[in-house]
This record gives sequence, C-alpha cells and structure tokens, in this order.
Amino acid sequence: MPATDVIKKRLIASSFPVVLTGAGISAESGVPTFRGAEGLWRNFRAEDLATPGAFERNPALVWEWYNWRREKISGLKPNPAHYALAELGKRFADFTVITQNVDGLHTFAGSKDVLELHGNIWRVRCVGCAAVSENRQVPIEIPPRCSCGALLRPDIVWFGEPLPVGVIERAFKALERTDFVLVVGTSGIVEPAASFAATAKSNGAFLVEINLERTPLSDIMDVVALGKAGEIIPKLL
Ligand code: BV8
Ligand code: ZN
Repeated sequence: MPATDVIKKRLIASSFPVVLTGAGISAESGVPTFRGAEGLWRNFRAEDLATPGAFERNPALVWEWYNWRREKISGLKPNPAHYALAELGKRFADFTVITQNVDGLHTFAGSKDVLELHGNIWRVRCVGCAAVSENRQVPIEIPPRCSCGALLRPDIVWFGEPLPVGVIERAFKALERTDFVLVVGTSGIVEPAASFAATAKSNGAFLVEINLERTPLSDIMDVVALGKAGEIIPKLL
C-alpha cells in the first residue's frame, strides 16, 4: 500500500493529530531554507547571526540580515502544503500545528493557534521595555528604536535563548496526548524541536516524516514519505 494511503488511514483514525514543521514546508513558497544552498548570506550562517551575542556586538548587521529575509519573504504566499494543513485542521476537533518557521505562512494559510516555537519575523520586541509589536516595514530602519528610545530586536528565538514558556508548555501538552505526529520539512538538528517526535513516540504516537531526503529523525519514524511537502500533503485530504 502506498505510503500516502498508510498515512491517510492513520491520520483519519487519530484523535489529536500534531504536525511539526520546519523550513522545508515553506521552500515551495520561495522561502530559503537554513541548511540548503540559500542558507548562506554574505558567507554568514544562521548560527553566526541568530545569537544574542551577535546582536549585542553589531545590531545593525543582524538587522541587515533580517531585512534581507523580510524583503525576500514579504510578497510570498503559502503553498499547497500550508493550505492542505489548514484544511485538515478544520476536520479535527483537536489539531495542533507546531512550527519552527518564523515566516507566519501557516497562519496566513488559515491554520489556527499555530505554536511558533522560534517566534515570528514580522514581530519586534523592545530590549528596554519588552513591548512586543507587529512590524511589517520593508525595509525597516536600521537599527529600529522603540518609542521608549531603546533598541528593537526581532521577536525571534536565537541560538542559546530559551523558547517562549507558554508555547513550549502547549507543545509538550500536545506531544504527551497525541497519537499521530506528522514531521514535515525539518532537518531535525535544532533542539528542543528535534526531540519532539521522540517525546510523542515514547507516549505511543505513530510517527510520519515528509521530507525530500532522510534525516536524523528518519530512523524513529513509522513511515517516511520522500518527496515535496506541496505534493504529498494535499494527497492526505
Ligand atoms: C535552547 C531563529 C536553551 C533564527 C532558530 C551547542 C552550542 C550552542 C547551542 C547548542 C549547542 N548544541 C545544541 C544547542 C542548542 C541549540 C541548537 O539546537 N543548536 C543546533 C545548531 C545544534 N538550540 C538552541 O539554542 C535553542 N535554545 O536550547 O535554549 C536554554 C534553555 C534555558 C535557558 C537558556 C537557554 C534555540 C533554537 C532556536 C534557534 N533559532 N531560528 C531565525 O530564524 O532567524 S533555528 C532555525 O533552524 C530556524 O528557526 C529553523 O526553523 C530551524 C531548524 O531548521 P529547519 O526548519 O529544520 O530547516 P533546515 O533548512 O535545517 O532544513 C530544511 C529541511 O526541509 C531539510 O531537511 C530539507 O530536506 C527539507 N525540505 C526542503 N524542501 C522541501 C523539504 N521537505 C519537504 N518538501 C520540500 N519542498
Ligand atoms: Zn521600549
């Protein structure tokens, strides 16, 4: 039986499906992934720039990188994978989308209560008064300042920073309860998200991975469907 039929059977039988997505689900929308060819910007890697230290030392350089990404993604639309997940979400009373992506495309496609583990590129946070606001200016002035005078930073979780407490709690609650996890388009490297599938498995969940290639997570999966998210996920409808 083809992988998508097995996945579909298990999905339909599940009561609390959880989907964990990474940059790969937005690739077909034109959003560069982190560890693909586009992962580089002026020879910097995400790990070099997406850190509190880098922002401390050179906020303008970090903002130049985020401006480059904001410009790159500002006109981009969700792809069939995002829309298919939004449609699936309507068919279950309890359907949780947990994403590592900061592009906001799941919400744009209609998914509800998306758990954004690593924040959102269209939100900024004041390093002084901690005020959080949406900011869709492209380009944003560099470096942007809050009305209180302090610097604004992207409201994004950098390496070495803890994930938002509320989001983590809700993610673990879903992972403890779920019986079916779909892991889509992630290289399975960045923690703690990379351990989420194993957490669900230890609670008896059926695990499915959709990716162009095998990843470090593939060995614990019940089904690995190799191919494009934008082609495979719509087949689950
Ligand atoms: C934390 C924000 C603790 C940036 C991101 C050693 C030193 C220092 C730290 C660590 C260390 N070892 C481990 C750590 C912890 C660290 C970590 O995991 N590092 C990694 C590099 C080893 N983690 C952290 O620091 C986290 N915080 O641990 O805090 C703590 C606790 C309490 C108190 C204080 C501290 C924070 C991690 C968050 C980092 N921020 N993003 C930004 O976006 O601007 S991570 C960044 O990588 C993105 O968010 C991205 O989502 C994430 C993961 O990447 P992927 O989504 O998987 O994307 P990738 O490009 O890698 O892969 C794409 C996949 O899609 C590929 O598999 C490809 O085949 C596939 N694909 C492509 N096209 C398609 C497709 N699949 C299907 N269809 C397609 N069409
Ligand atoms: Zn402020």
